[in-house]
Amino acid sequence: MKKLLVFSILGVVAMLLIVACGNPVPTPAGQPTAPGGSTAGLPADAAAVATERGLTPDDIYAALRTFTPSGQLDPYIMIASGGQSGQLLAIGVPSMRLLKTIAVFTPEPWQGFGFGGSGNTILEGGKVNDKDILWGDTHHPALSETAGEYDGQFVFINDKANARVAVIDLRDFATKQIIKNPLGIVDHGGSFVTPNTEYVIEGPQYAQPIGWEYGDVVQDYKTKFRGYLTMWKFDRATGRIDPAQSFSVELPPYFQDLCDAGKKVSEGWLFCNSFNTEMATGGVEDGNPPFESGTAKNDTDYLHIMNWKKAEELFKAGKTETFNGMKYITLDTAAKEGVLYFTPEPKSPHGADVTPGGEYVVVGGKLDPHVTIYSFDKMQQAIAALNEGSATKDEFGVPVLTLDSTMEAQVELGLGPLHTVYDDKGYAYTSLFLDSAVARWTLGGPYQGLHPEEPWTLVQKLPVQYNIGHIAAAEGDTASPDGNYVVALNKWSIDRFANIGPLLPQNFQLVDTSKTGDQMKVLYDMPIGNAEPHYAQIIKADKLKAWEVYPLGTNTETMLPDPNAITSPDQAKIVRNGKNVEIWMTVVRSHFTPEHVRIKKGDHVTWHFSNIEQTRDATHGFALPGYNINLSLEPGKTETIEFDADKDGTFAYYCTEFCSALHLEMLGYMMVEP
Ligand code: K7E
Ligand code: CUA
Repeated sequence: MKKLLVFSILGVVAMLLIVACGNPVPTPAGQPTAPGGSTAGLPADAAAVATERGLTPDDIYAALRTFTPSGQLDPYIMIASGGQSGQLLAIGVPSMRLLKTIAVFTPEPWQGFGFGGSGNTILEGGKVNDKDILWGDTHHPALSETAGEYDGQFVFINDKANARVAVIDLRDFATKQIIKNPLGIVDHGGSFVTPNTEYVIEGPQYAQPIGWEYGDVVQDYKTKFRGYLTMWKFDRATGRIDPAQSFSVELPPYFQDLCDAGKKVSEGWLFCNSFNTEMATGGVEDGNPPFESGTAKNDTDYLHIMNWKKAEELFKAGKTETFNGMKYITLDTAAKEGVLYFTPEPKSPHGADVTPGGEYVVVGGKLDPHVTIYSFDKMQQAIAALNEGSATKDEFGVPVLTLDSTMEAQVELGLGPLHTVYDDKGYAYTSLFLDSAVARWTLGGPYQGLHPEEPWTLVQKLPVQYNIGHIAAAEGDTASPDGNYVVALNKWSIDRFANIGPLLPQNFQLVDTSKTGDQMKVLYDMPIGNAEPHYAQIIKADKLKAWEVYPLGTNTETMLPDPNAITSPDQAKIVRNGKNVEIWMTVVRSHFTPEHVRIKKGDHVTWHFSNIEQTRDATHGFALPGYNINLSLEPGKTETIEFDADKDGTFAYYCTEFCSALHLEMLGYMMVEP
């Protein structure tokens, strides 16, 4: 522990230095070596380019590893969070080409999400206190899994800012559901899934009274403020979270941070790190320690060890309380019934990452140079020993297992270890925020023998640019990671890109991990110019079976046939019923039918659009000026909008996708009579 403390202090000093300078210390970038000699073996024209551009052999290798000729497809797709953009990003790996921004919590006009169609209904599911919330802070995407492997069907994402979770269907890469957690107003430790996606899990972060009701953070902290972890039941058949089958577990007001589900040997359990067991309540303006130091006083916080199968039993047995329709297991019940255990974790921890076989949980201490590796087997032995006799408990009655009884190893990596991912060679990769590096180190136990080195040792520290947060590995959260690439999700880019003003992009750096030993290399820099993504997952592209077009007449919210679909312009019509006007319109290259819509001010308009194309990429748009309406009508899609014609005038509606040579002619007039 003493050693730990010394390094903790070093860590704090380093962090303070960074805060004081307002700048991380850039690691020297690889200087191009003098051209010439290094181009031996290249065709003459390639050698000339390399010489002219001053490319090193490493640069040439990186180019060859990442360049993807036109028409060739990436073997991996990375689904990255979009941070405070509220969206997700789909990125090809290794080309690092951005393929799509997936609209999730934020209206997005290209996809017509939130501008009149079904996206509006989906966004409404995310209301908070009846208020529209039209952005999110997405942190941790979770691909659906079957038997611990990504199955390519769904991806889930949390919104830290409003404690919401969204479901994205990977048949069309579109959001289908947004659900608000009734217990918490802020989340963080989500989303992640159980190995068969029985549950999508949303963990909390900043403690608050249940249902974010009024409370005083100083006076009521220990009595009213709590954390809640929610097990959202996922129904694969409907592709929706079922709130009625979902439940939560009440947690102490420690700041639970990031979680991971056990798998294989540890299936049925989950693990969350935490960082405010001090229960600091801030108030720097009143002379109290600010949160940043108040939460970092203790040498250790608590790794939360949770038996979710046991919690599920208690939920099914009705041993729950209810708040705002959400059933939850009280902290007292969780502590007494063997749902929740703690074990110490050093110091200001971040992340809890389960190894591919589920044997170990790795926790990085932000202010400690080590990662701590816990053994699930040892946890179970310690729990069994507890049941026989005296147990140390925290002040909420939760049993605390000693660090000695649960720890397998500690590996010293450097400053600011945060998150850890795995490969197929028995290596773990940990992001070092303060060092701006990716640390490759060896796992022991069943992973010994997959690599040539000693177990639990640092193999290489690769500088990245700069201040890496999360790290993602190819198939990295599965029971069988791939190991070709990891991506460093860097918070700062500083000097990597052209100066485009004080707000800089983040830098995703592709790292080659295909060779053993100290052979990791940075291959590619990808600027993320729209927000701060936190986590990403990388799936093999051939696992994704996205539709090329929608079957004719598909309602894309339900993914079922739409009762208002029509299949030919002959069926297009306008029907008036009192003040209600209903329009059935077809959309095809290069005309809308009808092209004239005559209505009266004060009418209520219901307008159905059917794109009757089945040609791939034959997407049309529908822009209605002055009414904040814009749709994306992909082939086969049927979409409905409703609005009150409260402004009279003449409105030219038109197609926003350049769909054909006569695209500009694809228009019509809505005439609203005063
Ligand atoms: Cu997973 Cu940024 Cu939410 Cu670490 S967090 S970096
Ligand atoms: Cu349809 Cu342009």
